[in-house]
Amino acid sequence: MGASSFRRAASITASILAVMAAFPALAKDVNLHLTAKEVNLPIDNKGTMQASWTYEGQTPGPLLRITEGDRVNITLTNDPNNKNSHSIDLHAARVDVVKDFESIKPGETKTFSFIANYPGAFYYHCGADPMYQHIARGMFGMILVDPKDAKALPKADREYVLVQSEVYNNPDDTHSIMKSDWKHVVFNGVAFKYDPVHDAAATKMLVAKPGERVRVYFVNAGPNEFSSFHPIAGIWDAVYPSGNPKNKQSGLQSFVVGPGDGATFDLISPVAGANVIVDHAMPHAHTGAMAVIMFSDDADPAMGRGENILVR
Ligand SMILES: [Cu+2]
Repeated sequence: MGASSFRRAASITASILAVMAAFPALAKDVNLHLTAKEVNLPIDNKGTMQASWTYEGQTPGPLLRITEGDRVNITLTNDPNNKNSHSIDLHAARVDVVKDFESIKPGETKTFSFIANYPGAFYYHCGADPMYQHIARGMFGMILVDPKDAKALPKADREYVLVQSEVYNNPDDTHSIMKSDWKHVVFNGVAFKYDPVHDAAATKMLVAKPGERVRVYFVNAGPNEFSSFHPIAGIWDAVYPSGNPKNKQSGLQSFVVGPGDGATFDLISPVAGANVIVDHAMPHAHTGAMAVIMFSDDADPAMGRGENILVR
């Protein structure tokens, strides 16, 4: 290639790069597929089992993570081995409740689409009748819509997902759910799942290093109880109601998240030691809604990253 044609090619390349830089990244099409599965799952660290209705056999269901502006094509399959109709209602979507959120019978599949215009930590759940029973049985999860501007939030060193819910003595008895006659209030499906201090059977904790910015994405699945979300021995550096960067609040001790709502919380510990993330309503905390976060210089670098954001 001669010098002049090289200069011409370089100039064309520079022009293309300049045009690309003038526009934000193109929104993606994201195809998500969830299967409703009726399975038995543990509700405490001893392994007490309960008949559960789930997405993908897990409570909470898979963390769905997309970026603001993405077009989401979501497909729900109701496993043919199930006995009940199921649906999916995503709080990140603006669609037609009748057409898109309708329930489907075992063996059926349906797809609908939406554009995720608002960033945040959003709830998704089954809305099949009676909805409160499907939620009480464990049929919910989080859809996280990251802001398209990567600088909209300060960079987090670690991220964790906590989904609060109630576990019922007898979820077959719909009246007991309507009376909120629950046995445990839990994070991520299991009482005291990350709290070996209050339950010797617990094997897991959340971890980080002192000084790290830890971002907790939180959704309260309910179906009934409000959460007064508090880090014992810490202060929320920032709270973003619904997880939207425009909603920033600073220096909060507790923040109330109602059933069907979510928020994003940043926590920084200046010292080594433990905080306990709780729902500060005592009957909720002391039946299972406590999670230890241990701050130490030798914190496992794999925790709060990659596959360990929603710690199973
Ligand atoms: Cu359902």
